[in-house]
Amino acid sequence: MPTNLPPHYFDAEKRYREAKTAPDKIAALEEMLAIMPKHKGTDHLKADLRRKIAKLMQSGGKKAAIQRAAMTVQKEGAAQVPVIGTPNSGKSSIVNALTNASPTVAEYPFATYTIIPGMMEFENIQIQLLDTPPLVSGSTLALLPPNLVRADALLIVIDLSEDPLSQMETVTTELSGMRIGIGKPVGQSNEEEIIRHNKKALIIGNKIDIEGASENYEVLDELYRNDFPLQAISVARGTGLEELKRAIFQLLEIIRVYTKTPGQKPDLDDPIVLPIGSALSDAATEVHKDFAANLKFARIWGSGKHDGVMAKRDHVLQDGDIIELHM
Ligand SMILES: Nc1nc2c(ncn2[C@@H]2O[C@H](COP(=O)(O)OP(=O)(O)OP(=O)(O)O)[C@@H](O)[C@H]2O)c(=O)[nH]1
Ligand SMILES: [Mg+2]
Repeated sequence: MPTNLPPHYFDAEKRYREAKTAPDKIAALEEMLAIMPKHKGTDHLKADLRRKIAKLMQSGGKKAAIQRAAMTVQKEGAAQVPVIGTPNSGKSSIVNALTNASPTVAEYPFATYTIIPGMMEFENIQIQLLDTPPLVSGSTLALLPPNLVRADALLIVIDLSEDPLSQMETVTTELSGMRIGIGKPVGQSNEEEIIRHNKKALIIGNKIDIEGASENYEVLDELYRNDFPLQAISVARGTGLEELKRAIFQLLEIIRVYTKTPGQKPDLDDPIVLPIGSALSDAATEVHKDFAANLKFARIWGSGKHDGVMAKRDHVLQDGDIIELHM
């Protein structure tokens, strides 16, 4: 072995060896790829895995290709945000309430067994939420890791009518089994070295309408507010949902920038979405590669600046800025 692979890798490898069908084999290989550490020593192994996947896809034919496509959900909109948590916490209810999708909501646990995407509108952008099967100690479904590893951020749903801390414990343990760390970037301690993917996360305390839920929310808030944004909601009552949408937008740390051509009005329905801290040159790259290379200056409107002020390529943009690019 060219590298010290995490134990989780060998679990996936075992699943691969034991898998009987092409889609199951592909799923296990995908998972192995996703949890593989990123450095030169793994290049060879990665290529090998990709080759195996390609071969299986050919042999398995159309059906395998379709099933594989269903494994990892294609990102749409400004960001992809899985909604995760323990059984019955209200993940499907949230996706139902915030997006155009209608996953099954049920009183019984494990109602959701696959990933269901839905688009959430926030002002003038669309954010993709993914309803997911529940996280359970030791038996989380294999289709979760590849989708969570690719996520832009995570929403963790806690059922406030149950003990919030044991739910958080399950969630963080299952995530670290996928080499995913949440909250503030981890340090250098031995245990944390195996974390390969750091994700921003928002904790949602759901079912705040139930008696005793406020006390549980206070406990959760006190323990986690230094590391995570939190939002209390009740899907049943419709409380906190607008605040939640804004909190999701803020979690993503993205800005919206609008372009205009000289003498014309900008299209405020069609923003360019960029990571917070992006410069004019980044926006230009999004518009067109040539623009980025030849950009001389731009004029900027909005975010407290004077109208049409001139700015250079390294100028840092703000949410809501309108830019006019000059080559
Ligand atoms: N009182 C109350 N019940 C809620 C609320 N949100 C969801 N529920 C109920 O909680 C139960 C579980 O909701 P789901 O949305 O199916 O939960 P889930 O997390 O998707 O569950 P799994 O898919 O099984 O993991 C259902 O009976 C919902 O009606 C809420 O805000 N208040
Ligand atoms: Mg569900």
